[in-house]
Amino acid sequence: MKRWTLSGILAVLALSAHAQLREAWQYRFPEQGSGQVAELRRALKLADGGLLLLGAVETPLNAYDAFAIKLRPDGTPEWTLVQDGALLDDAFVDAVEVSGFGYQHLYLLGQFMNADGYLRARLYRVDAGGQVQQMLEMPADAPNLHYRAVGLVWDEQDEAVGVATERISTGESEAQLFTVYADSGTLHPVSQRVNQRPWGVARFANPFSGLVLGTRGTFTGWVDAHIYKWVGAPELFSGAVRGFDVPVIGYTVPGRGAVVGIHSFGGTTGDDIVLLFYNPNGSREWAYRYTSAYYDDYLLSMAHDAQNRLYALTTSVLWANDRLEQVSMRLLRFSPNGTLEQDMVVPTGHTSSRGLSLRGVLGINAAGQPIVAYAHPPFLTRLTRAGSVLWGMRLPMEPQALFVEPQGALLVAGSAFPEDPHAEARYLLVVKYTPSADLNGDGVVDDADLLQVLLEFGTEGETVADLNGDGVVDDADLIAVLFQFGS
Ligand SMILES: [Ca+2]
Ligand SMILES: [Ca+2]
Ligand SMILES: [Ca+2]
Ligand SMILES: [Ca+2]
Repeated sequence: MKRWTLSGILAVLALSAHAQLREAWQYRFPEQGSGQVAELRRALKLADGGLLLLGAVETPLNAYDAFAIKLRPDGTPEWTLVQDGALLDDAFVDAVEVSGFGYQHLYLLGQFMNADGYLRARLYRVDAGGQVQQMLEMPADAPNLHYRAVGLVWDEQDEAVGVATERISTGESEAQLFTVYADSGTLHPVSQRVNQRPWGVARFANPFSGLVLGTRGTFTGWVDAHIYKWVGAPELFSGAVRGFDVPVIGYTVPGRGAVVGIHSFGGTTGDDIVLLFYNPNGSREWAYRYTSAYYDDYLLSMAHDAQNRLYALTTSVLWANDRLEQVSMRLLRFSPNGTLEQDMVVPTGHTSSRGLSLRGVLGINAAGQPIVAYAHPPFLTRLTRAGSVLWGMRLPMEPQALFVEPQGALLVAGSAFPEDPHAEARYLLVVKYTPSADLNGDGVVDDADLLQVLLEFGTEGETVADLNGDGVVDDADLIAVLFQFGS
């Protein structure tokens, strides 16, 4: 038995007093019995409350094909789009939904391998029913050329979608950006950055546009993180934070700006996390270098609360590769102006788990409580603001995306594995959970649960009786108990 399996079981025993959630619906892709593997690359909430799932699915004839699935808020599929390149490496990787005067567009970015084995980036524009309206392939202007699809931004000023790709020619990487105008649908190359490897984009919510994140090799052999603004492409940040620096995550705080997380290696503090916060003008508002003493620190996921405080879920490794290696998960909270206000260990039960790579995603509910979904073992937990466990439950998938919905509901998407490893391939699973009013976990919603809500009614303490997670035990929680009474 792997060590993490054992400690995982202990973690489950320690944390799961009882599940405070019930399953509202679940969606799986591909269907049971198909035996095909699906990989989720990205999950996005759309303006109508639906969920867009992007990734790659194995097919009998075409190896991996790119898929995009639109789920309605009730979990039923509204449309599915599957597109083939010619060979292996096809996947949808990003999407952006935009509207302007007289139009509403959904753009999908994918990468497709052609018959000669070269990667190509394609931009699809699809209508509300998932029908392809236009497909543009980034032009190949040289032999032996690969385009890796990286990300999309929406340039509101020019009403154009920006496509970031990595152009790889004879082993050299460069960032190649294209613009596609919404009215004409024409494609223009706008910017090439030699010796730069793009890793992702960070989008601004309002006004739109965003940042391109990348790396550049230096004469000293180090790698520098590199950030520039989409519109006009002015460079905002370049240079070593310290040593080997890779921008890993771009995160949008609507109405405020975007955060770039950089994985920064070097010095006596091991791997560190550097956070840079930009407002939509491209001005940097704050920066923070985080290290937990002599640990190696890695950024996993970010979220924000109603007060625009930023939260970062991280993992820390002490004595990496040593037999005494210790891995833990931490949660950081920053004030709107970038002061580190809180640094706590997430109680996963893992304190000494050699070789364990903790992965997780983070959400913050209306009460400001962290919701953490992590992969080993697959687990979902709701914490108090100070970091103790309100409830925890086993997940049926390794979570890759988490959305905190109104009324205490949660949406989790990720990869699921069959119990019997030979039975079937891993598949994509999305589950919507709603709060369960069985507060004491005896399997039925009864007098005892009702009594607890009544006794705590009106209180603002952090308690399981606050079912919808808005920070107060109120009418909505009472109605939930009455509604579920007897079930
Ligand atoms: Ca294919
Ligand atoms: Ca460190
Ligand atoms: Ca009960
Ligand atoms: Ca409540």
